[in-house]
Amino acid sequence: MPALSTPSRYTITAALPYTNGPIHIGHLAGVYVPADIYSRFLRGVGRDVLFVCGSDEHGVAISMKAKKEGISPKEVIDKYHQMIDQSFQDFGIAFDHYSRTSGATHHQTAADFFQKLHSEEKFIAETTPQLYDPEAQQFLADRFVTGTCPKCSFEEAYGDQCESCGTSLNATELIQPKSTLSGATPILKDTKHWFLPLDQYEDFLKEWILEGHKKDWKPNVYGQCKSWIDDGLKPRAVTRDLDWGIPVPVEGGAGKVLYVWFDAPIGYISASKEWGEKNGKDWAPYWKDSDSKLVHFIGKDNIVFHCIIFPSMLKAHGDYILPDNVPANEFLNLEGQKLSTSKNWAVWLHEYLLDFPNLQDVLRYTLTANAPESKDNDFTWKDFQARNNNELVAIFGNFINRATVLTHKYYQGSVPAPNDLSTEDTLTLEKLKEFPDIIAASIEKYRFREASTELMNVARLGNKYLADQEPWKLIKTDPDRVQTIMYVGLQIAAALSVLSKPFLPFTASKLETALHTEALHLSWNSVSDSKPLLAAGHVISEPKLLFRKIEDAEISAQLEKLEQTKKTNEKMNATLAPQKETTSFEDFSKLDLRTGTIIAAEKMPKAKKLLVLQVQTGLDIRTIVSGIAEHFNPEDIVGKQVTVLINLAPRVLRGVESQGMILMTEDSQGSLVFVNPDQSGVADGSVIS
Ligand code: B3M
Ligand code: ZN
Repeated sequence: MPALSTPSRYTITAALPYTNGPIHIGHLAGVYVPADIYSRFLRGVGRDVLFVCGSDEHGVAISMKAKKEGISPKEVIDKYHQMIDQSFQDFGIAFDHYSRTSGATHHQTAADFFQKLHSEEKFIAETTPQLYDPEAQQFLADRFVTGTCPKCSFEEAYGDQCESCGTSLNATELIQPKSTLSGATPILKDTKHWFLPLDQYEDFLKEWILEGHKKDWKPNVYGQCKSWIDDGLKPRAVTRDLDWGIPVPVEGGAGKVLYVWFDAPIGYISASKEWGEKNGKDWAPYWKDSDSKLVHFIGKDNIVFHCIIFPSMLKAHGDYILPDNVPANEFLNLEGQKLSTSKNWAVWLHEYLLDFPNLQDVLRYTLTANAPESKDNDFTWKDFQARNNNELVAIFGNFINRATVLTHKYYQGSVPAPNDLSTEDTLTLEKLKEFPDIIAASIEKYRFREASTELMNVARLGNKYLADQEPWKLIKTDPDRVQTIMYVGLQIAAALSVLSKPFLPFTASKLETALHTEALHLSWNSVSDSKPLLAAGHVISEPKLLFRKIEDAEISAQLEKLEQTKKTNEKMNATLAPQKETTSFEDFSKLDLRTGTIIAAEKMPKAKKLLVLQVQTGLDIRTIVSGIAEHFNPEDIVGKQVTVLINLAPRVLRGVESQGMILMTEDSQGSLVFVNPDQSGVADGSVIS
């Protein structure tokens, strides 16, 4: 093992999935497979590990799903908790405990946490105006309200977070907020809430993250934290006026619940408690002993909650340790498009298993080999097929198959005694002994892609060794030499059964059965020992294939399924919006619509969607910021005549004042087009009425 300081124990958490839908490959790639590899590896090298997770069952995501399906929130969480739990088991995600936040232990733990902070005056209680939906007669928070992000202008930011730039928001900061319940524009209404004054934790966060974790946190995680801290933090409400969640346990809290992002991370602690109760173990050191190493595996949209808010809560509480690392991944796309639950653009784990029964490890491998560790990455079915056929089958499987089949053919399954080792034999065995440290070093640095490449290199070493030595040719002429070759080859096979455990747990266990090594309890470090892994005379079982080829037809079927999804979505998009409420002539005539011409256009720096246009309106030349950059190249639209709303109240986007709006519509393909009916000969500035 590399000489890293070894903590007494590890507390490993994986983000609690919302129980508002099943889970898909994005979840697996971003969080659960890396967390599982890490935990399995640490257990394998004899470390004390507690790996917990659970269902996130509060918050608006659940209420919304219940409304949509016309069932109660409880029915929603029961349905998806069960499904998600099953998917984790099916894919070998080996949590020590999988909990749920609707459980009694969690309710108590979260309420106690809140109460302690409350009684120690760590909150500010304040009555402030909050967004309220006059139609639905409900306060709007989190996913009940969307609007334009004040930071990046993304138009569908939620009331607590912009998922485009990751910024955490207060709902009142949204530009042009809209209720997702009724579509109404919210009004402001006073209500009392408890705020965690994050601004008071700035110094702590600066020292802890900016100075303490500059080197060891991933650049994407560190960079996001730095930018938030540099921007200055604001107090954040940790309670909500909602009816689904953990009741606020203090005076004045009636009818209010804890903010889901206040209760959910405490779920890691509750899950640990439940694990302790169930197994007669003491959970406390995993959260309270400073020699425990706490690691949170999450996706990048959860960084602010795990690096800024939860640590501030832990700091305020005072009894708990802080995370040592938060190795957040970027996002996985599917065939070039963002994974989306609502658009059904996903590979659902339960569906995958119906199409590819028993091929869990193939998916685990593909998602690791192509993990979105430092940038967003794409899952394609072709790559999946290639990784399986060219790597798992052609290298790993082929090597194991040759080694086991030949051992049976020549020696009835008994490991032969070696004769004199050639230079190549010695070099191969020496190289083999280096791998445990190489792979461990990558895993300890959270570089799972690199680690899995190195695992495949072990199989490559074996494959190449047998291909070079060609025992099948020598068996007639030099059987003594073949004994040595097969002996060396079998050591590599046994090493693979150990080193593949964190990555390919199902395969590793099949391999153990094939090599009949279950009772030997070979450890990670035994691969580097001078003692052979398989002694001469050890008898292996009958060979069975570890992997199977994936046929083109299976891949086309998956691509066809996605094509169908696309078509369904297009059809849904094509359904016309219903007629809006009647408007008065008076209201309509307030709009000053004119023809105008775009005379200059350029991209807004650092904004993906925005173009800054100069528009000749007939009256003047004015600046209009338009969210069309993903649809048009600036140079292609100069000279276009368009319809402009010129008396829209100006608003500042990214520091540029926009003085109007260009009217657009969507064509059948969903592309934006300008509203410019046949206007030949119409002068700029002509009134449209
Ligand atoms: N439920 C996952 C998500 O954002 C969220 C994680 C909670 S971890 C404490 O989908
Ligand atoms: Zn944003």
